[in-house]
Amino acid sequence: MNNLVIVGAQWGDEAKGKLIDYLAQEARMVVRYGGGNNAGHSVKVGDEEYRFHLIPAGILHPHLQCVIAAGTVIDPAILAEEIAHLKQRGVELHNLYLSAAAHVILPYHRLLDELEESRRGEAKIGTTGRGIGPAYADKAARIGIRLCDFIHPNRFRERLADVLALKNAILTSVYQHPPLNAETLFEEYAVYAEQIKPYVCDTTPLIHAAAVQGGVLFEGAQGSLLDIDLGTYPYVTSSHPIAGGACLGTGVGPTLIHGVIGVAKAYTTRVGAGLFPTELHDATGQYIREKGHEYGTTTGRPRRCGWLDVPVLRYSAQINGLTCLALGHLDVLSGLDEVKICYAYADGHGRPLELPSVDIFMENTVTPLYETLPGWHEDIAYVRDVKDLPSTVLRYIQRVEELTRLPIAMLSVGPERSQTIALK
Ligand code: 2SA
Ligand code: MG
Repeated sequence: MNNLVIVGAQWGDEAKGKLIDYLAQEARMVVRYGGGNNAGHSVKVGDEEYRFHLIPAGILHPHLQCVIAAGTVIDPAILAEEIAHLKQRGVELHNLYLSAAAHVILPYHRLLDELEESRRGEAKIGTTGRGIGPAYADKAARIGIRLCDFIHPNRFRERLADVLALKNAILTSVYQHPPLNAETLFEEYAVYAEQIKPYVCDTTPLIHAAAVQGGVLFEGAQGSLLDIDLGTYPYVTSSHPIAGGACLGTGVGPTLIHGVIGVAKAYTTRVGAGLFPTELHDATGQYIREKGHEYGTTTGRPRRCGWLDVPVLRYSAQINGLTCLALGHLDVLSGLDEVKICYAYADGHGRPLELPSVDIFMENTVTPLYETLPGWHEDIAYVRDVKDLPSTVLRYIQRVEELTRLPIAMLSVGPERSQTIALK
């Protein structure tokens, strides 16, 4: 099997976890390469539902190695909880590996995330409040604490004292917030350090050895349009959800990656603030939100919903080098008389634009141009073969392929492992 990157082609929550779980049956290893517990994956296997924020969804397959690589940020409290929860439910964890080079999220990161959002007021980003931005900022400023420091009590205590002196100065003078106590924090977190220590190792040689043999799935978190460099800045996350992030975050070179699958919903959602040209503020938007259970898996926030945005998918195809699309949530659109696809944006002068640009991300001045297609009323959640899909659904899929100029390799008609239809 090839080494594949699975990326979110939109703004996140495209059900990458479900696709990973489906592909994992044939794979050797699943690697999370970026982000932290701002992500949320739910996987349904029969009647059992599992929710993960950090641990790769592949953990449900005992034959797989599951790696949380160097490009991620790890909240030890959340990770310890996920480990305990999975153990309780009888899931084996002997094949879980955490990169010693990954950075840890500590309480001051969460606190600063919240304080910074309040300071922004109206202009807030709508972060998940999990401390992601501040943890990546510390990494870039070279004052972060990595797992290799964290699991050694003396090193952790020393690093913490140093960093907390700086953080407390900021907390008290900039935000008028009382300082945090280094010793209390150390005592609490040393317990988590003990719990996660058995899983910490140098993951680079491990991933490399697997990639040379093939069958590695690089699991993206969030979506391409949330990339810190190429997304809708500043309304982005602080990592690299795009395919290139798989190389940066794991130490695997691009020549070892054989394909990139972009996961997209048959419509568009976004959680948090920022550009969203096809957003629906009407009953149809509400219909999609309710039918698709479009509420954040991490924060429970209602997701903004809208029609499929093809310029976004074309952009995603470019910045990720997508080889194909996996199109999901098609069942959610059942019950609408007509469905729309945004095939281009109109600029201020009415000229059509095939692709978004930095200016569009900044100014948010475009109007979506729509093509209207007949909808479908059939419940397609039970369909397992493409031949059994109504012609209206097939037409929709064909239009998406034509407009994005990408082949659709997989369809999804529901959250369960079995509700996946392979096409090519
Ligand atoms: P952050 O917390 O610093 O990463 O937030 C910055 C922006 O990135 C967005 N973001 C997400 N967007 C969609 N899904 C995400 N995961 C959760 C989910 C979100 C939730 O699976 O539903 O539960 O609310 C995710 N994580 C980060 C975020 O909304 C900001 O726009
Ligand atoms: Mg999610």
